Amino acid sequence: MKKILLLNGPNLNLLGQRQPEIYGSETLDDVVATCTDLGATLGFEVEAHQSNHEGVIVDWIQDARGVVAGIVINPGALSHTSVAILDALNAFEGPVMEVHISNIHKRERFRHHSYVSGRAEGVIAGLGTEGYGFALRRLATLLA
Ligand code: CA2
Repeated sequence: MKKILLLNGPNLNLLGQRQPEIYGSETLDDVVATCTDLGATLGFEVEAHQSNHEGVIVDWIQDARGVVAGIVINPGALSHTSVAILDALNAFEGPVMEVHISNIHKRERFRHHSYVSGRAEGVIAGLGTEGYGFALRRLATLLA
């Protein structure tokens, strides 16, 4: 069974615990459970990780090379700062979908640019945690 990597960056472990007006009430565990079930329906194994540390995320992306079919990533605040994550994604051969729970374009100016967007096949922002499911479905289409 093909594998999809679901990566979440800094502070996304706090989903459902703080700022529900921005990020909703679902926890990260809820998101992972929904994506795991949807992945199985679509014929994919979903491997999910979250880290608050840039280098750890870079390591997971590097380890995905040759093993993982596609990546869904919400890099969190690292979207706006991390050339290292962009470089790691550029070294990964499969399709990448970028997800933001909030609409980053409706927020502070510094959130409007994401280094990852220039690498991603698609970018989903502002659809809440539902965006992860849409990203997964799009990857399934791209990998069919
Ligand atoms: O909208 C998104 O998904 C973001 O990637 C979330 C990041 C933010 O820095 C990006 O600009 C947009 C922040 C994640 C923080 O997540 C929290 C969740 C609940 C409570 C506190 C933080």
